[in-house]
Amino acid sequence: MSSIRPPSKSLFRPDTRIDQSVLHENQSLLASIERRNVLKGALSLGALALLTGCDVTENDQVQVALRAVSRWNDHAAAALFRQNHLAPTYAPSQVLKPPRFNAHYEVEDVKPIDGMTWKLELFGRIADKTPWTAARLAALPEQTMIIRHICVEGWDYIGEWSGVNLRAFLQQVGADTNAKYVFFRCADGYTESLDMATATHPQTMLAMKYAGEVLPDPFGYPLRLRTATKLGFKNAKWLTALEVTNEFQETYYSKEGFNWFSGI
Ligand SMILES: Nc1nc2c(c(=O)[nH]1)N[C@H]1C(S)=C(S)[C@@H](COP(=O)(O)O)O[C@H]1N2
Ligand SMILES: [Mo]
Repeated sequence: MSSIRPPSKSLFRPDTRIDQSVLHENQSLLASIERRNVLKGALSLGALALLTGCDVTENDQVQVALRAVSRWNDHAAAALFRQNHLAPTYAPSQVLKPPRFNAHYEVEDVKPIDGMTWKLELFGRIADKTPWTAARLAALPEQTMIIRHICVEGWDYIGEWSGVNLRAFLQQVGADTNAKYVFFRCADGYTESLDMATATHPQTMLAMKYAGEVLPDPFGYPLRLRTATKLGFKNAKWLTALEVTNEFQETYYSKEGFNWFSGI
């Protein structure tokens, strides 16, 4: 079963929910996936189950989850799959208040951003690169989603995020949505990027609110990325710049050896 063990670099919790006999029955599928090295440095099955909403204790659900994993290396099929596949959403009563903080430093070291002077700068393959103020962003149509946040450290919570749908924003500024990546820079020096299929997925947004309130400072005020189809670290907080590009650039976590895609 070495093929389904989480990468040694990460701190995944043990996959207690997976029945080993079920995995045994899927040995050939696992083997074919392993041959193509898809699981190397990828999600644990536990994290995958949470992102897809599949109960991997069921044999057919293991098949669904494994097939989803096997698609990761097949760029065209993966893009199609993700565009049509929605991550699970939850009820307002399940929303954790306040949300759970994480960063690569303690919450006391968060440096709050002045929302009056802050701007989101735009770079790369975008027709209108006029920087955006928080007030202008807040005036755009708002989307809300109640989704699960899954950190590679092995914890998760359900949160309610509102903000501007990223696809709608990219269209508004005349971004080249045939480009490969959307790259983000943050006020704390953090970086992240998304493949264009994820950036234009209906459950990917530039979030400005949590549980109906303006984002508190530790959670990315005034603007953060929030996507339902990726692990926690892909959700960059305190955004300062967005670039549409065809060049792959390493990100804060990918430089640490974590799988860059880390999602469904
Ligand atoms: N700018 C920035 N964004 C970041 C991080 C960070 O250190 N800096 N940490 C990431 C990680 S590992 C997680 S799990 C989530 C935590 O988001 P939350 O505090 O809203 O739960 O933010 C992600 N985005
Ligand atoms: Mo995380």
